[in-house]
Amino acid sequence: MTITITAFERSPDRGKGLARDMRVRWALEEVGQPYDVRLLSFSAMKEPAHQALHPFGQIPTYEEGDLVLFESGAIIFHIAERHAGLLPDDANARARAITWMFAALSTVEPPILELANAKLLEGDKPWNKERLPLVADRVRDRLTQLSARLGSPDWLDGGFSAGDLMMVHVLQRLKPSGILEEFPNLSAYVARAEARPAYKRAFDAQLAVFTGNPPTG
Ligand code: GTB
Repeated sequence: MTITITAFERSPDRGKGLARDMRVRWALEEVGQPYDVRLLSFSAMKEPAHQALHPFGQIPTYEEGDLVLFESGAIIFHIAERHAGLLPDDANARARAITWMFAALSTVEPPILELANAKLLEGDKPWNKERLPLVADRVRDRLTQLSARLGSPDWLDGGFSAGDLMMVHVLQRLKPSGILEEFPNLSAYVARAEARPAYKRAFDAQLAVFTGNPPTG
């Protein structure tokens, strides 16, 4: 059955892979599932046709036959449940990998988003100069804990999993801040993930939306 996802027609990051369709593309590449992409303008995302698929008028969505999903976490969990390659077979290891997906979305991503929003949406506020270091320190606190837990292994719990995919994509949002580089093992973790062939294919595909050069091969 054909899988169709939605993505920005014009992403504000101009193809740096930070928008959340990237995580879905990457998961589909990891499990070897082909997919189509429907590109949406900001206004089309708020039209009834898209809001019928996504109640909040956002990307990404995922369509597969009668099934329509939104929320990148739910989409990646669905892909990982139905195809081999992103969750271990052992039940306990699988539960731990899923725990890392939730940790990425519920515990690590919120302070990172708070920092991004503080820069993007509140930069002109007179109190921003005082608030920004506080928000950045909350990110550092989380990264200190994550860095301690990861230690020197390649991945968070055994082999690469959907938990790593989600965590890496969440951490990538920090790149413009320079904070990730303060944690060498986390920087290396992100670089290791970016070296995966599936990541590169997904990255090239989302970049092609901006360059107009479809990936070859
Ligand atoms: N919780 C949802 C999920 O995980 O799927 C959040 C989805 C979401 O935030 N979608 C964003 C969106 O549609 C795009 S990814 N925004 C438009 C709107 O809400 O009207 C967030 C994003 C956008 C741009 C960058 N960037 O350019 O760096 C990074 C991340």
